[in-house]
This record gives sequence, C-alpha cells and structure tokens, in this order.
Amino acid sequence: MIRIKRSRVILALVIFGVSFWLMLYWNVSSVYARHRSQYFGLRKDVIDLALDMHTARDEDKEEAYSEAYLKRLGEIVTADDQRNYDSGFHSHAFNQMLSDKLSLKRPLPDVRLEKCKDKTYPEDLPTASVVICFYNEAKSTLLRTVNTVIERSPAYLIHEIILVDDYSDFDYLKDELPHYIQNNLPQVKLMRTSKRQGLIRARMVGAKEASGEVLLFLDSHCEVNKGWLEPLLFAVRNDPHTVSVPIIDIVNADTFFYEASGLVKGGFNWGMHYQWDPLTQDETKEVVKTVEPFKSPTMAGGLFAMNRLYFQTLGEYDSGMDVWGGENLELSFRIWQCGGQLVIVPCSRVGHIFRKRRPYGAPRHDTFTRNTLRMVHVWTDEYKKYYFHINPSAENVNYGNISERVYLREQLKCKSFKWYLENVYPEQLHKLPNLEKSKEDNLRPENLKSQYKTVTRAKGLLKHAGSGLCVESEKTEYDKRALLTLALCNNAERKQMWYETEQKDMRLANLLCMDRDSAAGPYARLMKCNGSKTQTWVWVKKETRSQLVNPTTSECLVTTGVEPGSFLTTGSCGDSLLMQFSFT
Ligand SMILES: [Mn+2]
Repeated sequence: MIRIKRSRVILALVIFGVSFWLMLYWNVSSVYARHRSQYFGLRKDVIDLALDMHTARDEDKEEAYSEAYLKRLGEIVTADDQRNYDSGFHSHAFNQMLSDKLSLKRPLPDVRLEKCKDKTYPEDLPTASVVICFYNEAKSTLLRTVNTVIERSPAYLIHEIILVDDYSDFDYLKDELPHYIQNNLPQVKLMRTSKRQGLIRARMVGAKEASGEVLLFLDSHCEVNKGWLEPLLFAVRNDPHTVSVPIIDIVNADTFFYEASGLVKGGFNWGMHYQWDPLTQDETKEVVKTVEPFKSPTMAGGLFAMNRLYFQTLGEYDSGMDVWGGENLELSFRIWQCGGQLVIVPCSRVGHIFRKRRPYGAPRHDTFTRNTLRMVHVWTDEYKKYYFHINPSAENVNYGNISERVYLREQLKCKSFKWYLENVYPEQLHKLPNLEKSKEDNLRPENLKSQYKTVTRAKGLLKHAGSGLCVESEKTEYDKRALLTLALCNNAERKQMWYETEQKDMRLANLLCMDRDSAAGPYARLMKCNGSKTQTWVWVKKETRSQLVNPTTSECLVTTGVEPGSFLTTGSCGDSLLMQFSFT
C-alpha cells in the first residue's frame, strides 16, 4: 500500500512538474513570438531561439558582430524592454537600447578591399584634430565614436579630439559626460555652445579651437574601422587642396549590424538633394586593382578630412546657413570650382548609423530649402533655373543676405558651374530637367511605371482611426524604399493619396506600392509595384473594426505610435486601436 501511494505521489509530482514547465515555456515563447511578429515581422522557430540563448556572449569574439548575436542582444522580452526600445527610438531614431548594451569598442568586420590590408603609409603624416559636433546624442553612440577613434588610430596622429556640444538639453551630457571625459579621455576637449548654433556653425566653433594640421569631421554616431585614418591623411598630405572622404559603411539603425557599402561616388539631383552614384564597371575594376582614391563630384557631408588652413582660406562654411542641409553640396561645389578636389578613399572605412529621420526639429523649419537657396544663388549660375523648375515654390522663400559669399567667390577666383558640370560631373549634364515639361514629368523616372495594367478601385487618404493621422511617405511619393509614417492629413498632398487597385495593392500617388517584406527590414515601405505577396492588401471589416490585412501572413497593418512620425509595420491582428484604419 505504502509503495503504491508513494509512486502515485511521484507520478503526480512528475505530471505537475512537466505541465508547469510546459506552461511556462509556452507563455514565454508566445510573448516572444508575439513581439517578433509584431515588431519585426519575423516568424522564427521559437525552439531555435531558445537554444541560441545558451551560447556565450563574448564581445571579444568575431561573433560579436554577427547578426545572430545582435539579434539575441537586442531581444525585447518584457514590457519594460519594449518601453525602453520605443523611448530610445523616439529620442534618437535608432535602437538606443541595443547600443547601450554593446561594447564601446566592439570588434567590426574588416571589410576593406584585399589590397588595402597590406598597404603601408609614410610616418610623417599630418596630425589630425578630430571634430565631432553633437546635439542630444545618445551617450553610448557618442562614446563609441570617440573610443573607436582612440582605439583604431595611431596615437601620434591624433592631435586632439574636439567635442562640440551644441547646447544639448539631455542631463547626462551636461553632468556625466564632462566627468567621464576628465577621468578617462585626456585627449578629448569638450566645448559647449552658449546657445543652439546648428551643426554648421557648431563645426566652425570646433574648427576655430583646433590646432592640428588636418581637420577631420565626424558625425557623433560613427564607428571608425581598422586602418581608417592613415589613408585619409595621406591623401591630404600629398596635396593640401585635396579633401578626402572615407567610404561610409552602414550601421543598421535597428539591429546595429555593420554592413560594407559598395563603391559609390557622391552626386546630386536637380532638386539639389545629395545622391549616391554607383561607379561604372570600369571604374570599379580600376579601384579594386589600385585601391587609389577616386574623384567624387560631391560628398555626403558628415565625414571628411581637410587641411585646416585650406578650410579657412576656402571660407569655412556659410555662417548664414541654419542647422542642417545644403552645406555639403555648397562645400563640394566650392572645393571643385575654387581649385581643389574631392576624393573618396577606398581603404578608409567608417561605419555610420543612418537614422530613419532626424530626431530633432529645427528652430526655424525647413532649413534645407533656405540653405539650398543660398548655395544655388552663390554657386550655380544660370543652372539655377533647373532647380527652380523642380522647386517652383522655393522662389518665394527668404534666404537672407548672400553678399559675403558672392564676394568670397570673386576673391577666390572660382570657376563657373558650367565648368564644374562639364569637368567634374558630366553625367549630370545629360539629366538636365526639360523646361518644356512639367515638374512631375521631369521627376517621374521611367522605372516607376508599373509593369502591368491596373484598375483603380478607390482613391483617398489612408487614415489611422485612433489618431486621425494619415499614412504618407516619409520622403516623396517618388522615393523607392521610403518608409511610411503618420502625418497630419492633407488631401492636397500627393504623398498621402492612395490608390486601391483591383490587383489588391495600395499605390501611393498611383506610382509605388505599399510593401511589407520582412526580409527588407522591420517596417512597411514603398517599393516598385510587382504584384508580389508582400504588396497584397485586403480590407477586413467586422463590427467596428476596419483593418488592412496582408492575406499571405494574415497580419494587420499597425502603427508603432500615435504621434506624427510614427512608422507603419504589420503584426498579429487583434483589437488594438493601432490597427484600425479607414480609407476616405
Ligand atoms: Mn549622421
């Protein structure tokens, strides 16, 4: 009797234990799966992930930059994690939560071309003053920028590192950062402006303080890679009128995965937006063979090395420009037109977080147009008519007084814009807007035209019920890969006008399609219409619910927030207000 009783007790205990663990496991994994599908659209095998948890997290190993490691480290498990993740994205437009967990000197893959790896440089390179300006930057990304510079540069080449805090209001930047620098980073000088200057004027503040031979500007959310410095300085040493730019690799704003960029040059379009132009096959072959710097018509603006005295004689920056935008093209044109040259150095690689938006507003809105107008009027001569053809409304925007910059151009005896186009950027001469045609016809690239005939079923604004905001392109309706965001509704806005077609896709301005390909990233975006499953959408209306569903994944369109600027993604359908939309 006693024996039977004992075995029953054991059996009961075992059944209880097993079911307890099963329930616990089911709970944890379903929370995790829910999170994954909602925020990343990934339906990874749960068991797989549970096993992954047991592998070591050793930051010194190569594994520390693998996608799998970053995914594990960035996991969102609890509601607190989610809040953390959201607030980091809200303040910085990148995954601050993950950045804070990563080492300040994490290893990066050596993505240089093979020939770069055994290239040597003379010892008498000029010294650099590294100037890093920031405004409300996250502590970990700022310190990672500084620490990788110190770690991956020969100490004797770093004359100093100048940090210019452009009147940030985050407390840790005011209290903790000065303390940290004082105790840990003797080569760093921290300056703070007495009022918000904007990036452009803050850089001039840093440059005035600098005393190294070369100014090396970096953004405040970079990670420099192995051997980055010497080739940049070498290009400048050989000719003080050469301005050198590294290859800017991509640090993914969400996953922090480091990805090598291809060989591209800087260009621009007639809206005066910067663009990347891929090298031709022949040019690529040549660069791979020689790994020599190659000429670039423009630069992105955040990262470059320039002889300090040359920066001064060439007129620094236009101090009439506000905050951000246009200054990179202005400096590029000025370098070329006034006798210098701009080169991209293939052996120098710097990772940069490409944020999905600028997380701060400008004190005066649309500094881009104002700054661009200043540049256009000073440097582009008769070619400015093309800019105004694309941007007719810019003609009424006030751009202040430019007489000093016009005078500078005369003093430096700079060449014409025609010379620049013919000699530095001839490709763009073939892409002059046709002044006879409308702005829209000029902007519409051939490849935006859809591959098959469509029939529009309905046309209107896609309105989020909870916030009353409308879904629009974060850029223009012409920008492939632009993410979708919420904005104040405006039915005069082409980038809010959606066309629902018989083919069950949603087309913005009847051009590009709403696409939710989880392989392309965590958010919904615009892509060329191709009739694929990731572009199929149907309305499901039940009682008070009205949801836009992707039938292949059975997921619903959902916003990541209720304020303007919130992104769109998909997640498991439910009652959430974040998933309610109307088409009006
Ligand atoms: Mn940046």
